[in-house]
Formats: sequence, structure tokens, C-alpha cells
Amino acid sequence: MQGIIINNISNQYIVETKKALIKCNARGKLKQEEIIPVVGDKVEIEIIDEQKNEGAINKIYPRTNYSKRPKIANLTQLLFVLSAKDPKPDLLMLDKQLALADFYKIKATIILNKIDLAEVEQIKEIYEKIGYTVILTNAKNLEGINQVKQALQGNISAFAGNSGVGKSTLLNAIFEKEITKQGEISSKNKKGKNTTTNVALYKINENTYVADTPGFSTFEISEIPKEELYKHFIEFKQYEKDCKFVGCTHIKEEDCGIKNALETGKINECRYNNYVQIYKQIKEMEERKW
Ligand SMILES: Nc1nc2c(ncn2[C@@H]2O[C@H](COP(=O)(O)OP(=O)(O)OP(=O)(O)O)[C@@H](O)[C@H]2O)c(=O)[nH]1
Ligand SMILES: [Mg+2]
Ligand SMILES: [Zn+2]
Repeated sequence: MQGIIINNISNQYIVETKKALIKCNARGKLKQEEIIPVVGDKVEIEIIDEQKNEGAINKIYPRTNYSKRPKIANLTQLLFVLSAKDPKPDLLMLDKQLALADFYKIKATIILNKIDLAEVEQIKEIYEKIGYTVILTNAKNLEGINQVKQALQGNISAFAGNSGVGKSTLLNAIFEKEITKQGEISSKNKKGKNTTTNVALYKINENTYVADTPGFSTFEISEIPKEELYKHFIEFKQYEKDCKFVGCTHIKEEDCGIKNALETGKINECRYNNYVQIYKQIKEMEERKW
């Protein structure tokens, strides 16, 4: 029987099949092959106790992608959530995540939440111009939620973003009920409290699932070689052909197609500055490995 892992607490997995939710353990064979099942895995299971809905995972099907932290497989879409205020939009973090999503070939959609608290038109414009879908929401009064639902359709999606931006609140708005705990923003530092601690998939309909995760906070940005970073700033790519030097880093070189595009306003300055900052971070991480 086939199914998808929708929840995992230590060694126990909840597998959703066409018929039921089955509590499963992983077979010893999987451990020998050093594959540890994670949420999102498509698996083959064997029923052990039909009455109790208990079974065992026999096989994990090949993954289209895999994220280490949080552990989740086969995502087709990442929804990057920023809040207009409390916490304020972190565009450096967003640009890092957008580059990573492109690197892993996962569709990226941007949600600007808490639009009741501050203006976000400028951010919306920057990213829509590049080609990203940007959805404005107020998760508390359900504004924009239908657009989020449309974006979810047919995907296995996860919300990502800093603590306190409203990921769990959005999820509850989508399901129109309380399914995950929402954190209180402490008034002292206006940061969230990392309320969500484990990964789980929630089903919306056939082929449509959404994950609540503890926040993709630790980034493996160093997985992208610095020489390739510009390719994952999706609007930069097209100008590289005008660079004079082979292997141009687009930072200090003269006659750089990307810097020219910056000067003529075709590339946004904030995006470019974030590119330079992320490039330097990857470089530092690469050097530390030696
Ligand atoms: N004003 C306003 N507050 C919101 C909105 N959406 C969420 N909040 C509040 O922001 C706080 C944090 O929301 P959560 O949904 O817990 O944030 P989270 O992103 O899940 O945080 P972590 O689980 O810590 O990663 C809560 O107090 C929410 O009620 C919104 O659109 N407007
Ligand atoms: Mg949460
Ligand atoms: Zn260049």
C-alpha cells in the first residue's frame, strides 16, 4: 500500500493512505540503507494490525528534494512569509531563501502578512517586477486568504519565514480553525518565540498539502557555490552575457553587465546589495572549510 508521511514524532510515523491514517515504524532494512524517513516522503507500507491501523514502512520512493532543517521531502512550493511590521521585513533573508528555492528548483511565492500594520506596496512592486507572485494578507481578518488557497492548489507547500511573521496564523486562516499553536509576540523584543516545534503536513484536498514547520532558520546557503549565486537571482541571469570578464563576480569588475543593469535601474539596488552580502557570506563559509 502506498502513502505519504504526514507526521513524525521520534520513531513513529503517521502515513496517510487512500483509506486511512496508519501509525508506522520504519523497517530495520531502511536503517541499514541509512535512509531515515521524513515528513513528505512517499512510502510503501505494510499493514500489521488492521484494527489498530498499525503498519510498517517498507520503502521510500525517490525524493524530488530534501531539506535537512527542518526535515521535509518532496516540497513543490515554498511560501515565504514576511510581516509588514513586528517583526519588520527582512529582505536579506528573503533574497537568500529565494535563491535557495531556485537552486533546489522549488517554486517560490511571497506572502506579505500583517498589512494592517504597515505599508508594503514598495516591496510588492520590487518582487512582482522580477516575476514572483506576491500575495498581501491580513491573516487575522482573512484578507487575501483566498489568493493563498489558490497558490496552494496542487502543491505540497511549506511556509517559511522568521518567527512571529504569522505562518501558523495563516495556516489556521486557511483551515478556518485552530490547527497549530500561535505564539504571542513578546512586547519587549517584538520577535516571535518559535512556537512551532515539529514538522507536519496538513491535507487540503487530493494532491494539496501544506506544512507547518518550525521556520527555516538555519540556512545552508553555502550549498550554492558563490560563482553560481547570480544565476539564482533570477533577474540577474539575463545581463551576464554583457560581462567582459569570464568568471565575473559582478562585484568589483569593470564592464559588468549586472552592474550596468544596476546603474540603469533595471536591477533593484536592494536586491544587488543583498547579492553582494550573500556572496561574501558564502565566500567566508567556503574559506572556513579549509
Ligand atoms: N496585526 C496582525 N497580527 C497578526 C497577523 N497575522 C498574525 N498575527 C499575530 O502575530 C503573532 C505571531 O503569529 P504566529 O502565527 O504565531 O507566527 P509564526 O510565524 O507561526 O511564528 P513561529 O511559530 O514562532 O515561527 C500572533 O500574535 C498573531 O496573532 C496579521 O495579519 N495582523
Ligand atoms: Mg508557528
Ligand atoms: Zn559581471
